[in-house]
Amino acid sequence: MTSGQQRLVVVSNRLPAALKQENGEWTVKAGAGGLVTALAPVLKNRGGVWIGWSGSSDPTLDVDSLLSDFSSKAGYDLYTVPLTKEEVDGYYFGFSNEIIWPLFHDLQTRCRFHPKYWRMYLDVNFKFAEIVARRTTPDDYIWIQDYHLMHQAFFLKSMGVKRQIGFFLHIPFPPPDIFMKLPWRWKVIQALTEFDLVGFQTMQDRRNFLECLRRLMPEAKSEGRGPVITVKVGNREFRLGAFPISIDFNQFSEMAQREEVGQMSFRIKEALRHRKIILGVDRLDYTKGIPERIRSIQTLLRRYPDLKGRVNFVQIAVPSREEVDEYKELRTEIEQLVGRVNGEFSFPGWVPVHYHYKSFPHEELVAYYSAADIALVTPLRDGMNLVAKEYCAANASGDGVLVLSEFAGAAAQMQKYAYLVNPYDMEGIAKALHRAFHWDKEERSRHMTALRDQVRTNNIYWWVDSFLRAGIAKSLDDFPEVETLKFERG
Ligand code: GDG
Repeated sequence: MTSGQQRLVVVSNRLPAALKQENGEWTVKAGAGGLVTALAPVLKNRGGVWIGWSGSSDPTLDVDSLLSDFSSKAGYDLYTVPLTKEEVDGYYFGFSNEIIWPLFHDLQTRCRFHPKYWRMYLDVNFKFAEIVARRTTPDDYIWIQDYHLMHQAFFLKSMGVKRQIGFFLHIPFPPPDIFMKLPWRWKVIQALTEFDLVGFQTMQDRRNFLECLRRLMPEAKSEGRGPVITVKVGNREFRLGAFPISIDFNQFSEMAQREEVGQMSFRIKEALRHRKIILGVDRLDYTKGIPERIRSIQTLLRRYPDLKGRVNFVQIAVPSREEVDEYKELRTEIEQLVGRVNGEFSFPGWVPVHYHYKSFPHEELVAYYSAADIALVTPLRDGMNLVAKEYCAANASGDGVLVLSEFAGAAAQMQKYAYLVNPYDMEGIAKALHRAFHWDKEERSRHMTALRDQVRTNNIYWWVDSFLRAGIAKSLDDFPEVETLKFERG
């Protein structure tokens, strides 16, 4: 780290490294998500810290020494927050995933508002805050990630610890009629006002937050225009911003153009006899609208029999939260639906739906993106949805079609050139797919070129940059040694 620079401290539920047991030995693997890709070089060059849970609740495991090797290679420090199984059950599976996740995705009937989840969420947030306080100094900038940790600023302040602290919410923020159902609504809103900057994915999320804030704290006043505004509550002032997250465009685009990925993509097309490919890629989660999507493929084949034998729907569902009953039931529902649709339409030499329940290596995922003629991205609600952006970046042919849910955060940026659909409207999706199937190449290229330009310009580095500019009035350009962070500006 260059002396005098402000350190960046990222705090998230999970560390950017996953502990894995292979042949009885524990190993540490780097996380591959966009957030890690974007933040790792910044942390390395500015000198940084990442604080989070390691993913293991085994008290006999020496997590710190396992992480120290990873930490010295990565070039930034990792500090783990040890959590017991009971804490993980209450704070992560309970409060985060059975209350905030469904509620903030407008699926309130799936919420289980157990008071014990709330208590455990507070206890674990306090534990995180203690470690943040111990591992940081007043000169650091602390960046908290996501809904698991909404009480960080609140607890740090209650301990008398002064820090510059920003928060980014990766999921949607609901409108008041939904948010008000949360039994601890006032405490959550109040805790969020303790941050110096609160970032959302879209302007709509920011508007929703502001409306909830005004209902619960009528004295709140907002000032300013544009993506970042100032809010005053009593004698406290903080900022709210919209920062749509993105991907490393070049990484996806370059990978799609690699020879071996091109060959992989060709083999996928060949195996499907060069029929048109419609692709869905999601974590297996009830917010992603997978059953509704399979039903819309059924509607497509019923309404437009000319497409029988000419199209394949490929659904990649990445295992997620597998220990939770609701996710097990969803998996069964999806598998039954796939069976039903294939049973209804297959004929010798053609099976309409190809379903994969696994995580593909990155190159293979990009090969699927590149092979697909149409990406069908239809979450019932989504903070952003990176798959929509990754598909465009990896669409080497430049003439794919993006069919996108109007309830994905990504729709705010991509609506002009994507085909927007209502994920609950099976007939509407079938109609959109039929039209996309018959679109001429020139039209498809025009739309895809515009989408690619959008994602190239507003990429993940642009996202980090915008947040840091708002948070500490510094940009990535203030750190010229960050070579990997050269990016195009819109
Ligand atoms: C949350 C918010 C927001 C998928 N299949 C494979 C694979 N993936 C990767 C994709 C993509 C990621 O998973 C999924 O990202 P999404 O953004 O679509 O969704 P969430 O996981 O729900 O993420 C969301 C995001 O946070 C960021 O703020 O956009 O709204 O819900 O990156 O590539 N990766 C590999 N193999 C697969 O088979 N390697």
